[in-house]
Amino acid sequence: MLELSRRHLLASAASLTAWPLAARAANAPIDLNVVRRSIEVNGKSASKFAILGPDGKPGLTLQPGQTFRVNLHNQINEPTIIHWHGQIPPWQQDGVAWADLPPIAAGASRSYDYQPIAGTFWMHSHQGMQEQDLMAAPLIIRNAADVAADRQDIVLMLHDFSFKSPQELMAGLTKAGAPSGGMGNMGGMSGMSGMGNMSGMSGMGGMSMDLNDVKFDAYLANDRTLNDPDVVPVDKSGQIRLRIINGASASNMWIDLGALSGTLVAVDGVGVQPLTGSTFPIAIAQRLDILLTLPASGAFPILAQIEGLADRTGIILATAGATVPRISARAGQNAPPVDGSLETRLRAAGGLAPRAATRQIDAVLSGSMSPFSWAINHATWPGVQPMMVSEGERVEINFINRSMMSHPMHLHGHHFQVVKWNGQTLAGAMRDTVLVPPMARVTIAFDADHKGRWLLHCHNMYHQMAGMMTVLDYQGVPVPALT
Ligand SMILES: [Cu+2]
Repeated sequence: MLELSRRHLLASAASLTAWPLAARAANAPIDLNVVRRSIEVNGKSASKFAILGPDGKPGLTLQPGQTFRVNLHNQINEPTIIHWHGQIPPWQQDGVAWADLPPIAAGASRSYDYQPIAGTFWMHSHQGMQEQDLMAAPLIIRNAADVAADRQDIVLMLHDFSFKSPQELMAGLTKAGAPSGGMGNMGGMSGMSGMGNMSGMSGMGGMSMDLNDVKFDAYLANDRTLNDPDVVPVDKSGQIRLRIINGASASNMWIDLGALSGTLVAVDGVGVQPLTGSTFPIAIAQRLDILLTLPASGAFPILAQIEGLADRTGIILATAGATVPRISARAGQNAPPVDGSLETRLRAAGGLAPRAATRQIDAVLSGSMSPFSWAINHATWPGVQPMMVSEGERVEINFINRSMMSHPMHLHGHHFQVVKWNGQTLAGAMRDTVLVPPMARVTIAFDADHKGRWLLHCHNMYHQMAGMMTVLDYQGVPVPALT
C-alpha cells in the first residue's frame, strides 16, 4: 500500500476503501502560496491577491482522510495570516495574529497540521483588509460519500470587487457624509439603486434600513463577471453538488438557480434537513451546498444577485454543444434584503443534544453609517471585555441588533446552532456564521468544547475594521493581552 502512487490509487478509485489507508500512508505536506497576481475584470487589469493550491489554482481540496498538513508560504511583500473559516484547529492554528503570535512575515512560511472537518469551507486573510483584495479561496474537504456519489462537484466562489484599494473604500465610509465610493444604498428597495438612495424600507420607527455600505465596481463568480463568465462543462442529465461560498467582504446575496430546482443539503459545511427551492439567500461568509439534477442538455446559469441592487454575477453550467446565453450583469429589478426567510425554515440534520444552557451571554450589536462606527456590547476592538466560558458548558449567545443594518456574525472555533429567531424557538441550522437582521434578536447555542481563544466578529469587513469584533476566552487558558 505504501508503495502505491496516488495516480495508481485514483486509477483504482473503485476501491473506495483504499482512501483512508492512502491518507495514512501518504499525506505529505501540501504547499499553499499567498501571491500577488494581476486579474482582468471587465477588460481592465487590477493587481490583487490569491491563495493558490498545489495545482496553481485558487483554493484547496482535500480528499477523505487527508490531514490538513499545510505549509503556507507568504510570497507577498507584507505580513499576512490565513484563517481556515469554519474549521476547528487548535486555536493557535486558527489563522489569527495575536500579540505573541505575529502574522507571517513577507517571504516566510508557517506549518499547519490538524484534522479537518468535511464540507464546504473557505480560507481568507485575517490581516488588515487583504480579504477585500481577493485573499480568499475555497477550502473543500471531501468525505467518503462525496467520493462514492456519482456526482460532479462544482464550486461557486463569490466576491465583491473594486479597482480601488480597500483603504480608499474604508476612507470613503469613515469620512462623514463622504459620497466617494462609500455611502451606497440606503434602503435599496425603491427601484433606484446606487448612491444616496434614502427611500424605501422605512416603517421601522421611520428609520431606513441600510443595505450596501460600499459601491463596488463588479461582483465576481470564480474570479469572473457575467461579461465573461466561468462556463462549467457538465454532463447531460448530470448530478451535481454545487458548493457556493460567499467570499464577499460586504455583500449579502441571493442565489438564483433559474429554471432549475435544487436541494439544499448543507449550510456552512454542516448538514441540514433537505430543502428544495430555486432561490436561496447567502450572507457574507456563509456557504450553501445544493444538489442539482440537470433535466437534459442545455445551458444553466447559476446567478447571485446582490441584496438591494440589480447587480449580479454567476457561472453557467453547459452540456457539450449547448448554446451559452449572454446574461446581463444587471437584473431587471433590485433584489430584496437578505432576511430570515431561509434561516427560520432550516433544521439541523443533527443538531446539538437537548440541554439547557448553562451560560447566557448577550451581544448587543450597535452602530451607524454616519459616523461609521460599529460595536459589540458598546465596545470596539481591541478595547473589549472578553466573553468568558468554561469548558463543558452549553453556551447561548443572544445577538441583539440595535442597528439598522444586518450583521453576519461569525464565531471562530465552534459550530453553533441557531435556536431562537425573534422569539421563535428553532432547532435551526448548525453554522459558523449567522446573519442578524436589522433590529432582530437571534440566539445561537454551542457546546464549549474547544478550549482556547476565539474571535467573534461581524464578517462585514468594514464593520469588523471599525471595531465590531470581540473574543471568546475559556477559563484557565493562558492567552496574550489584547493590545
Ligand atoms: Cu456588521
